[in-house]
Amino acid sequence: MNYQSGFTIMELMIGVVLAGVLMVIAIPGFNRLQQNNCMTVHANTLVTSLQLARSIAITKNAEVTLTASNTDANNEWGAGWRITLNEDRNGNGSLDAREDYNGDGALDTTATVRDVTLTGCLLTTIDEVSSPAPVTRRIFSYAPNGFIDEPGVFNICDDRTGEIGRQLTVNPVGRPSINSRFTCT
Ligand SMILES: [Ca+2]
Ligand SMILES: [Ca+2]
Ligand SMILES: [Ca+2]
Repeated sequence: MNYQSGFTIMELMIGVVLAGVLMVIAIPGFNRLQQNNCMTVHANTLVTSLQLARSIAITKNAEVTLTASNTDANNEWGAGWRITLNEDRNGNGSLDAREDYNGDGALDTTATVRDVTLTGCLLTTIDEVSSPAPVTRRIFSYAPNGFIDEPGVFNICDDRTGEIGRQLTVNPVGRPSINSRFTCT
């Protein structure tokens, strides 16, 4: 008896075609998943930073500021931001006891608390839209009591439209909240 094992050419070709069809179906779904994940990560990172800034302002009794890296009016916050602390807590222009947050012996009005860089999600934008758009707002400052200098709204979207975005609102007492079914346009 002469048994032939393995696959015939025809079987292999059918297999290749089927694999191709599955890829075409699966890739758009995977891309959507990745884009959704990017938006969630970006929104959560911003919330975490705002909460951190507020918490440090209160515990250190100092002014803490977030400054966006981008200058683009429609995507100021999409690449990241820096969180800084004003060491001059009593506002007298000189370094006093317990004011040297970064321990360099000098008075820094913008001592770095944390640098946040957002990478790998090129389609996601974070647009601050508190005033009539398009507006550029790159600074959020927390007073020592944890209140924000001015309430704000961030729209987090990508290249898709509809109820797929996030809207992050910072209320006057500095607390951020997220609407996870924001309609991106
Ligand atoms: Ca001082
Ligand atoms: Ca210092
Ligand atoms: Ca803006």
